[in-house]
Amino acid sequence: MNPVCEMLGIQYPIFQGAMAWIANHAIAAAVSEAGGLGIIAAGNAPGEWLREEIRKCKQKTKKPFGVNIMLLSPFADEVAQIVIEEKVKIVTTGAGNPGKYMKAWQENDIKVIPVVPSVAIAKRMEQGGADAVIVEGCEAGGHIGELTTMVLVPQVADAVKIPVIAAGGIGDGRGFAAALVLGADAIQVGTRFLLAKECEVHQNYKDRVIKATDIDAVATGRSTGHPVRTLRNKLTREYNKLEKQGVAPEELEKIGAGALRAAVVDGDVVNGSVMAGQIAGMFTKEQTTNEIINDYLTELVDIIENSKTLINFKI
Ligand code: TUI
Repeated sequence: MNPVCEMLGIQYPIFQGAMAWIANHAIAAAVSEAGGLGIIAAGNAPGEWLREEIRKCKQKTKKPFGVNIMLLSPFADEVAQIVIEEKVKIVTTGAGNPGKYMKAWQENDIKVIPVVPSVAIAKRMEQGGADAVIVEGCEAGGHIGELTTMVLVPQVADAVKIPVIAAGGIGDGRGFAAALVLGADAIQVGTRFLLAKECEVHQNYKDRVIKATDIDAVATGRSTGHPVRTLRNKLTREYNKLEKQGVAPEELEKIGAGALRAAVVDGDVVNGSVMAGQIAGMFTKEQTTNEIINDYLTELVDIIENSKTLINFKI
């Protein structure tokens, strides 16, 4: 039995990535209903917003779902408490070390699954009591680390005993199969779920993702120490110009503030922050969540059943 499915009580080892401002109860419930793990992204939202989303998700599905806590949020302490009060059973974390919340979560039987960008941080999380780790390569959208999924997944899989969930650049059954071969037990998918019919991101955002080519998802802000991957637009061009001119990191970070909301809620894909991963170029259409999950599964099975044909040379 798959260790991630067994630990979490889900049917398929597919997580829906926590996308700030985007991943609300609607997409999370749809993914959980389809047999994966839906995840509500607390992002930078206040606690009461999260409480409502958790309650709405429970009305839509009886299956397990998770909440992601973005540790740079000013509301991180508050939302860390609300997941306990609302009896959420699975928490993922991003953009930091969840150490100070671990004890309280464990006492409340919450499975804790941090996102990690390196082997050292993965080991630290395992020692700190994490139940699994999400290993996210820099192909992913949003706030990213340095290493790719290809190099990070096998190194973390060798370094820890807890289950590994691979994330970043996994857009279809080929990516799913590759992640399993690299040593992952499950995958997390963000960008493709932007195009789920149940995903409530602005239509302009979906259209921009559909239009994206392979080279459109660029990382800005490497000089600030907090690189973020978004689709090329006026915002990324202006940001790069200012970065080259040597504008101070604090000034640069201000430009990003509010830009994600502008893209997600108002549909401003010109001046807003259209976070998406490098696999965005592969997607051509919206689909239902069920169709997306079925595609991953049927493609995976097809690849594994025909895997002998991969060796078409003499050894
Ligand atoms: O968190 C993400 N991706 C995100 S968060 C986000 S919203 C945002 N808002 C304001 C500022 C920045 C972003 C959009 N996309 N992915 C998970 C992730 N976690 N990537 C990298 C990390 C990470 C980095 C350092 C995890 C842990 C860490 O250090 C832990 C330690 O021990 O210091």
